[in-house]
Amino acid sequence: MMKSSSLLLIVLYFLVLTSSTMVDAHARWKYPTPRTSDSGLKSYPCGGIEFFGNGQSITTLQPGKQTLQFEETISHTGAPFRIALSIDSDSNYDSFILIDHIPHNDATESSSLKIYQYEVTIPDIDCPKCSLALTNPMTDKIAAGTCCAYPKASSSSPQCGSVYHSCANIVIKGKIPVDQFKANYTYTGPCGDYQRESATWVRQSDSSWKLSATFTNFYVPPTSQQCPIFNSTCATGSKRTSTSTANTNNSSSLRGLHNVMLIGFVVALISVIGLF
Ligand SMILES: [Cu+2]
Repeated sequence: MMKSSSLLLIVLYFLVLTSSTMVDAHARWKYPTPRTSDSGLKSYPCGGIEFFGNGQSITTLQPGKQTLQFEETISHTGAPFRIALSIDSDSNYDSFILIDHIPHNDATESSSLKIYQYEVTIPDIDCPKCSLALTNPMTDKIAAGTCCAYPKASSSSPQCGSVYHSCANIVIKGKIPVDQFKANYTYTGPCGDYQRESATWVRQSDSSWKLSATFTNFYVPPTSQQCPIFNSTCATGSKRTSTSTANTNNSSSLRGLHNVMLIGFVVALISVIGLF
């Protein structure tokens, strides 16, 4: 028969484990409003959060250049961002990349949130059910100067092992029918494997950060931050095909925990057990 104190400990263990998982967090959309405020979603493409699910926010965006915002809840040095569009489902983000290789802002933030603003060209489509995915590979978890690829391994890099996702339901009030857009879209910005990619960002009056670099259409990382598989003007070569074998990262609570938090917790648990 298990002692009641042991049972209490086990219950406490799972309570703390659950709350730590919720605290463990990384990046999410701010504008447009994400499907969920959870910033610790590890599975591709949207952390398992249903497309246009009940009770979720839907943001209407006009076509053309729009300033979007996303936020980091825990800063990960050099971890870049990607923004991609999906039409009518969560299945085609890799065909409709809007911006890839947005560099990380390594500046130390005084508050717990670091807010990024970024100008993105929203396509001129008539889309009553679209979605924007923010993808954030944790390149701080691989050795400096090495690369990883996502959502699939490339011919020279393994798949990024730890990646965070956030999706927002959007309506785009443009003119081009979605079928026509799907047949003709070509992404011409940078693409390829990821490494630690950082740049200087400038604090704005609303306390968000804006990339300091000036560029036309797309920011391209400096050569020193480009992997062997990298193209600054991707064009048609970037069209990755099916996402059917995409990463299905196990999002179990343990994997989401920061190592430090886990070690701290284990130490605390052992100390508590020692008291009984
Ligand atoms: Cu994190």
